[in-house]
Amino acid sequence: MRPYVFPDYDIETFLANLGPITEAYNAFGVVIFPGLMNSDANYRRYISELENLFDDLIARKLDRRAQDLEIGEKLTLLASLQPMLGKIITGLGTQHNKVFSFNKVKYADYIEAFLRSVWGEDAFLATPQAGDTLHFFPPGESFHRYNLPPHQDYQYLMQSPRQITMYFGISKYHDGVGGLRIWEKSHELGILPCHKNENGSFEVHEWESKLAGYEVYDYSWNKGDFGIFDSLLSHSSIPNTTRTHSRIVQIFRYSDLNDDVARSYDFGSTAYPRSGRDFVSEHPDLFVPGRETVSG
Ligand SMILES: O=C(O)CCC(=O)C(=O)O
Ligand SMILES: [Fe+2]
Repeated sequence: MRPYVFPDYDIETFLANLGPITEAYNAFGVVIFPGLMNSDANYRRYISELENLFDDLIARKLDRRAQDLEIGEKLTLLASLQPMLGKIITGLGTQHNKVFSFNKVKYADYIEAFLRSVWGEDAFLATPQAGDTLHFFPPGESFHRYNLPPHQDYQYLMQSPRQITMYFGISKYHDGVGGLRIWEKSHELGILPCHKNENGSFEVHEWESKLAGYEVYDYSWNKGDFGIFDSLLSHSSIPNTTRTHSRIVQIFRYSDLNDDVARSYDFGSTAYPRSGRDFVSEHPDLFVPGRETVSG
């Protein structure tokens, strides 16, 4: 077990040990708390709301029952029948997370206590526009393009390089389901040059040599696992190689705006196109065209 992995923690022990946790975080760029989230009622509510979303979608659009399945298995079923439907759920957890229960986790007092322990009481806490991601990794090679090469999160998000990623396991662990490969202590390299790979994903340029001196650690997430890492820590996806199991994770990012690089571009965030809904097309019967839409 690595010195930055803290097993058997709950919110109370997390708060009681913020000093040593912050020390480990600063030294390694990462801290991990297996199962901690199972002690957070808002996290548990989020899981159960996601489960209900899956059940409802599977019943409504596919006329199948999925109530008795574990949440990862619900995704496996959905992805095998109609993969595009998954976007309805990931859309609710991504850019930004729209679910009340998980925003209570995102802005919980113990999360803020950690951020201020790392950045100091005067930190100007913010959250980048594309900072929330609900990631689905179902089985099947067609999903492998969603796996990320060795990267730093900052390049994807901007707003401030003083930035922290929080990573939450949502589905149950199975051998081969994949996870995260991290390069311990690599945050000390600062913002690294990068290029875009064949999938358009940012990749640390010449990472084989850049990261050669850093120890690699692979972590597979289980339901309730909580990880925190520096946005500049290099990490990559470990693909799901199972044929029947899925991996689901929720990610949040936070910035400290009190940073000269962030000031240099006025704290702007990266924005990615998302599909939206328009009142006029969804409710044509309730929209009375005004003068500006009347054609001559
Ligand atoms: O969970 C993964 O496979 C990697 C996700 C990740 O690093 C990211 O979204 O920035
Ligand atoms: Fe990442």
